[in-house]
Amino acid sequence: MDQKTDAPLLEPTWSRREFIGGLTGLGIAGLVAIFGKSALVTATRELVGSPVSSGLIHLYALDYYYVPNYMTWRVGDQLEVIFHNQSPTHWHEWTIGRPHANMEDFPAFGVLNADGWVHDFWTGVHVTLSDPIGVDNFVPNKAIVTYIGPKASYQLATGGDFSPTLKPGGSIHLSFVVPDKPGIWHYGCFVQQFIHYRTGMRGILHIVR
Ligand SMILES: [Cu+2]
Repeated sequence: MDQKTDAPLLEPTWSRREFIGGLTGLGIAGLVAIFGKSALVTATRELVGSPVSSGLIHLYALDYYYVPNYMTWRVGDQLEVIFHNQSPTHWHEWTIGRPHANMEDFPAFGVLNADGWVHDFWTGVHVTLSDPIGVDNFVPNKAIVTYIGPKASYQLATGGDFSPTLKPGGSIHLSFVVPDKPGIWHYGCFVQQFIHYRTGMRGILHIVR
């Protein structure tokens, strides 16, 4: 009799697939427990590669999203952003802020976005605007703005965050040095009582040193 076949078989109580799945799950859960979800996301982005934007950036507004909806900028870099409204029918704006959009409890309507960002990214930032095409209005808020060309074409307005609002097909050129405001910022379009923002017209801006 063969001693080998006689030996009791050690049947695993789980399949190999389950075992691998279990290990993987445990691994991710463990990483999240150790580093926290945001750190893991950051690490993943670094692994995948998160290119830092430089030079000329085109930001497109569509119904109702931005392309791109994620950007990384480096403090001190000179950037040229051309913001385009690609929608054939809707007005869109571009605001940047954090940590979140202001919320307020409206009787009968519940908690809704009430008024822009808690902090406007552009506060104290020097920005040069040029090539305004189809600008519906521009709110400088607390940015230090230089206008190239006739000021009338920028349709200056007051109230709310720094925000160029473009008519369908409009565009505007923003030139600035990325300020020393590292971390995660959010961008969004609050047109039509925040419906655009709530529908998905938002993005994340990661500023690194
Ligand atoms: Cu919009």
